[in-house]
Amino acid sequence: MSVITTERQGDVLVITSDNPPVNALGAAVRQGLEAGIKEGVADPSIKAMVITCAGRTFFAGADITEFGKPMQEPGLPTLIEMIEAADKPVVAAIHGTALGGGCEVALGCHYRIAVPSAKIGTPEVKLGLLPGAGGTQRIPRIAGVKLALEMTAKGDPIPVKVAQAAGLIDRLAGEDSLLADAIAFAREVADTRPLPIASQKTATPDPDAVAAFKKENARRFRGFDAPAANIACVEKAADGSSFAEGIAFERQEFMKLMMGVQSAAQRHIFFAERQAAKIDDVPADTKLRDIKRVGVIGAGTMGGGISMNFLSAGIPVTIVEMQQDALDRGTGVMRKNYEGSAAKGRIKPEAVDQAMGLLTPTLSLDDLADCDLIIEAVYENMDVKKELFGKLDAIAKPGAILASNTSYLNVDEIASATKRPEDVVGMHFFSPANVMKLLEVVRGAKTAKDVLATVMALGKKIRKVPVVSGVCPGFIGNRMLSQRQIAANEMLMQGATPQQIDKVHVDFGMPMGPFQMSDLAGVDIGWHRDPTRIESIRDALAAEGRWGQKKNAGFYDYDEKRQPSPSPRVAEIIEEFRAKSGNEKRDISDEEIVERTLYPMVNEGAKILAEGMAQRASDIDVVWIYGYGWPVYRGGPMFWANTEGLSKIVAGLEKHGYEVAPLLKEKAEKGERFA
Ligand code: 3H9
Repeated sequence: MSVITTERQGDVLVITSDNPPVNALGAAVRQGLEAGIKEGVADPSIKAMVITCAGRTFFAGADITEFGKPMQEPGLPTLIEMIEAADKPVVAAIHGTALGGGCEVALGCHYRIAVPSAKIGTPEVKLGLLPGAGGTQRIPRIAGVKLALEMTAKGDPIPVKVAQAAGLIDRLAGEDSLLADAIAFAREVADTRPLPIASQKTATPDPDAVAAFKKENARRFRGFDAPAANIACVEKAADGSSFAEGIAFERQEFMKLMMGVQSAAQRHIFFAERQAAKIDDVPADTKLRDIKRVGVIGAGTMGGGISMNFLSAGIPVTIVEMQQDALDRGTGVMRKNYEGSAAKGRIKPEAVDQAMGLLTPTLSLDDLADCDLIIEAVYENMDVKKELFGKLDAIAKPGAILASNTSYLNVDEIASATKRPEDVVGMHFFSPANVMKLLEVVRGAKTAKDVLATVMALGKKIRKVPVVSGVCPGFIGNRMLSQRQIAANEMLMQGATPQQIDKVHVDFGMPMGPFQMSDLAGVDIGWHRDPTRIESIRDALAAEGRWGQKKNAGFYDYDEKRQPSPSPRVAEIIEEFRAKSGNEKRDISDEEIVERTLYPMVNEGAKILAEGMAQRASDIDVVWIYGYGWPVYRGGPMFWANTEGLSKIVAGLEKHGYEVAPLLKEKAEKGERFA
């Protein structure tokens, strides 16, 4: 059956797309739409047409899987011009999300009707692109420059109400009567002439809005090519150029982005993120365990943040602490965080009480007996964790999932403290746990498949990006991070400064460098706590109370506003260590910093892959993008290694005396890439 069908409803031709899962505008859809419009135009008994979609959504955009392949006719811009040029009104009937090319199809239609729950937007910028089928030219002509900038350069979809106020939607349909309402609307406008045509409107220039928008978003756009291209196209739509000139400019900018490495990287991550949700040997239809209540042990920063994820998703949480004051402090911080979000308008004011109302604080582990999932977030010590899991084994109901938030301990050993290792799994959240998107799901040797499937699905429900890791020290993320840390410390002892190393990472696109990260996380994290035992620069800092931002001193000095400056004391400490180590002080180039911090991460990634600790190279990329802020326009460490060239990475590693992972070496020799 064709993905596009047409049906006459009296004098209205209904053109329906049925291309699951998201009605992407692939070649067959475009060809079918072209034929449908031709049919409607040619038939004298037809007075108007409706374009609608079956399934969960209106067109969610161009078919991204077709990008980079030869384009089959008609291209989307041609199709949309054809719709716009029809001499009978065409009505777009929108539900779900009209995104990208889908939004552009709708804007090519003469009228748009939508259900109240629909959203419309042009998220191409998140794929390193711009709306390349007239979106950058039609949106400002209908909705003005300001909203067009928001929609194209930021890419977040807007609710129908906002779209309606801006003229992008003409009418609201009943939530359950879209098609009937669209047909009635089409009849109503059947004889209206001239037809409203977006490309014939003019947009008013708004240089103040452009300047303000650029300023407001400078940080967010740092390093990305696509936002500036989106902005330039929107400006072009309003600078007095003809529509044809605007479209030519849009096309040229679109093609530049499409050929570039940033868009390739961002498209890679789009699919990588979705792929990561799949576990090779766990069938997609595995029956999930029902998670109605979650228990969290520990009300510190981590436990509190973890709990918030579930509360925000409407899942009740029982949170356990050992002392009343710690429990009160922890729940107080959670409430304050929610109130902060409400004050910033990120959540509705009533959502604070809604979320906190789902929380049951307690001092007794026994209260976890009715939880379907229990996550432990106590401090990192194997004996403590084993004792706790032993207790949980006695308390938790049969079938409950027992999870550890450990960031590097052996989950199998933790599981061995219970009589039900098949119910034990790692759920490694990243700090701050209510914000960071990554969830490393650590699969123990005995973890049951339905436990994994349940935790992956739950991860998505709480809006995390879950990635499976095998059991190894530090799992995927921290195992690679430690390679970077070792190299960064070595370079301090050879003449590099923390600020130089950090700057290289920030220039690369990371949110911060290794030493800024230490200061933020706490220099004392994992410290042995003996101020007389000074074996490393870190020990020396920790012994002097330079624990990072929280003490206004770490690898940097901080002023009252937490602005960092280079620390003379740290320079002294580094110098002492360097002198003791016998290293010559030398100039270390930025290039060497890249080669010695980032290449070893790729090397470790290759080992992780070869050992089967990650299912696929793209999973490693997802870990680094969502857990550590690796710049998405570089596609994650493994994708980036491909773009650098694996032979170059191997040569760099060898130059600096690293033992190259066999898998990396083999791939480089064969001229292969990480898939
Ligand atoms: C564009 O339009 C360019 C034009 O301006 C110019 C052209 C000249 N293509 O996300 P989900 C797959 S660029 C192909 O899990 P949800 C996805 O991979 C496009 N495939 O569902 C997944 O496959 P699988 C602009 C696509 O309900 C499955 O569909 N549009 C596409 O959580 C389900 O996806 C966008 O950027 C696509 N366009 O979310 C919108 N979209 O099952 C991208 C999805 O094998 N899409 N797939 O893993 C989305 O944001 C979300 O998919 C959506 C649904 C919100 C629609």
